[in-house]
Amino acid sequence: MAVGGVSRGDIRGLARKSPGEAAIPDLSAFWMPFTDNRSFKANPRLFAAAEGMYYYTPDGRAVLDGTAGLWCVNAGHGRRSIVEAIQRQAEALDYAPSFQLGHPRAFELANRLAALMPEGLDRIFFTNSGSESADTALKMALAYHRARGESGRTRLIGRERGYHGVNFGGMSVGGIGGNRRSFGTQLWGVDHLAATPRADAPFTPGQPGGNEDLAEELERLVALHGPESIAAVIVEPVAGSTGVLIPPRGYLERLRAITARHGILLIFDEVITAFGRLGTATGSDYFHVKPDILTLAKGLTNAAVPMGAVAASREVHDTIVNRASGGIEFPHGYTYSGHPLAAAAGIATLDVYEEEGLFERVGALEARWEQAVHSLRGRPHVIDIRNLGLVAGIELQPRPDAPGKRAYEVFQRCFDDGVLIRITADIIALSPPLIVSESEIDEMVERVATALGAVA
Ligand code: PXG
Repeated sequence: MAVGGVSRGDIRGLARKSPGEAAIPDLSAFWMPFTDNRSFKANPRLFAAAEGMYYYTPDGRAVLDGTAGLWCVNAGHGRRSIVEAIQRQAEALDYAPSFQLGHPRAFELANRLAALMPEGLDRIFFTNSGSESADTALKMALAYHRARGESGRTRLIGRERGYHGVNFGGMSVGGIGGNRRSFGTQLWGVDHLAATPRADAPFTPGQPGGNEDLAEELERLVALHGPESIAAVIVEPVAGSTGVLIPPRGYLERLRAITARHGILLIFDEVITAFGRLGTATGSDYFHVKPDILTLAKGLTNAAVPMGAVAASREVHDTIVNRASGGIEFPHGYTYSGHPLAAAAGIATLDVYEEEGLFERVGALEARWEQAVHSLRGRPHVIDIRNLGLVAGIELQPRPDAPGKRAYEVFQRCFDDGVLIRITADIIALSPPLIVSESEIDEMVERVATALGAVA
């Protein structure tokens, strides 16, 4: 197969020629993120090239990408137009500050994003990652209430099994015990809603019904703390990294109604759900629920250059900006906010999504995807399967003495067999690039099935 004029053979050659191949470098200096460093370095898994749906290892072995990298390479790897946009931008303008200065590309991308976001969420703040987007969104919520004269609204509410990155704000509202335990007191004044999965209705395709009352927990927290103390609620429309938790029908609508009733801002963390993962530009569009603030990253640049963004409502933006007495209205931002290379990559990425109709493509593939992943029901160890858009979570029965081990072995077997999957505890997550073909979906699912049959 030729991808973008380059054949698989060429790509393998490219992988072999990469610096990784000549000699695998010493692995000890790079303290790797979210990695079991000791076992990785004893048994490293490296990629040296990528094109389309495939990664290539330094020895030229192809690995089908079942996870779009880390849920971020939505248009597939090595897209020429994105690569060239980055190259051209690097030649023209390598860097320009965004503090009291600017460059056209960042404004252009902000305009494009504003047009893509749900109506009215058209004020765009740039960051460099999902973690920074989450913390930026929380700070916006606090600044908004203060600007309105309600500076008592400082409490932030997240959700158990929520993931909002690793910075102090996102970690604090996040609901993953293992990510919090090592890091002291975190932010004060944070509460959590319960997570939404239904243990009593496994193997429900698409959005489950019947658990939307969980949103009423928010009323309980409002009654407990008083609405005048609560700034914002932050949730992922679909929780991704904790194992693909699909919101029950009606749940997000209720959260929206309760937050609106009490003057609380609703933040959707759409770092995973935006840019076509559900077949729409945002999860907000998919569920027809509009937040006040929406966070982005990952698919924004097809991951070719790191970038995040926060889309704020006019109300949030105008309250903070127009009510300021003068000078800098929102004392927040990053050296690389709106970085020229990221902005160029973002514009080129949005062009690819649009020209190739990739979001719509997910809508067309969704039924086939659902059927394929649910065919794993009945395979060894599988206790639940969840899906929506082009995402699936396949939950395995943990080994009583070693939680997480079984899924890790499936991951390793799949990798050896040429398919990249993602695991969280004993849950497999699949989220391929949106260019995936039907036969690649089948291949992915078949290899997972084989691996499931092979592990104890
Ligand atoms: N919010 C959400 C909803 C995310 O999924 C972040 C924030 C943080 O983004 P950054 O760019 O700071 O990493 C994320 C990131 C996984 C996995 O395996 C998921 C993420 C990152 C790494 C692994 O599911 N999501």
